Amino acid sequence: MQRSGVKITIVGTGMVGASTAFAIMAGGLASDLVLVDIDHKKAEGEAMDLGDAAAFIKPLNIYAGTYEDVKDSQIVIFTAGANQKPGETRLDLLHKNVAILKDSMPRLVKHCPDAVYLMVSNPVDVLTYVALKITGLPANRVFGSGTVLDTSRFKDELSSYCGVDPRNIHAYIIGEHGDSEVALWSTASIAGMGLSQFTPLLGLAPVDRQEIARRVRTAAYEIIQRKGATYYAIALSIKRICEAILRDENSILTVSGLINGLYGINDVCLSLPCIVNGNGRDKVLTVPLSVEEEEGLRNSAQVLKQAVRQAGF
Ligand code: 6V0
Repeated sequence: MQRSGVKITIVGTGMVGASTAFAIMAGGLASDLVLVDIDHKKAEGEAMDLGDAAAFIKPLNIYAGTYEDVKDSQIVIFTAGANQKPGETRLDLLHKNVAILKDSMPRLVKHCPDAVYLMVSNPVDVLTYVALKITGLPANRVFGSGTVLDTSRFKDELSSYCGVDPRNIHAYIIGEHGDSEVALWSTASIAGMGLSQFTPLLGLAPVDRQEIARRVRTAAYEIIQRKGATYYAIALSIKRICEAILRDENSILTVSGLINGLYGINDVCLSLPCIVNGNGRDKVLTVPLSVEEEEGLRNSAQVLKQAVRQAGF
């Protein structure tokens, strides 16, 4: 569905930003797409390359802009900054990307105070928290892509094992988008059945939970080792979140945002299943967790709180 008058800005037009622009463009989600990068020539090149697809897409005004051009955007997607190098964790990026955020966010909010800010740069949970603190904007309008991508990876792994369309699998990864993330096995379901009920139906051995969780957790490392970066699946994750916002879909997505008073966790950003709609991250769902899962989530919160402190917040 073409939504006329939808303006989206992408800050940072590296691999993730450019792939996201492509996904949004191909999906016909926006009428105006602004690309902002400290390397303005790079943003210009991407806008020109994407713009050449004009004859094959819904009408789209795409251009390289400055912070002033962010004005009136419904969504600002933040993908600026350093990415992981082989062997680096997401938390290793902390100081570089916090510095970029501190510089960019006030300028963005000055020109566009009413947008939904979708944080993607890593470590995404920490940067989401820092963005909230810097801007003072409400938590429903500043949130991160969180474990939306990890949840897709989880569904992909379960889909391969069970031989079922990933869109028919309900299963979530919560907590940190990173090494302490938690796979929710206790509520994972296919066709209304828990996994231990479903797998025997197809004559399958029980799912190797540890191995699947490990593969999901290490997927980015494996890709980065081979091709240096990850960007296609995150781009489609971002597009999916934008769709839920722009179409007011009430979709359940594991975006990352401020948690206060749930599961005994306070003042930290992490992912839980949330209802995403025109208000942004509208409601956080307190899903039932096993004792182990709840412990894992609290551990994730601790890891992230420590990282936030390291960032000086
Ligand atoms: P990249 O290809 O190096 O692109 C980064 C871009 O940011 C470059 O074009 C820079 O010029 C630009 N940039 C740097 N500083 C500024 C600034 N102050 N203002 C505007 N632009 C700036 O990195 P890539 O695109 O691969 O990754 C971007 C970020 O996304 C990294 O932090 C990744 O770790 C993160 N990812 C997050 C994922 C998630 O699931 N949340 C997934 C993949 C990558």
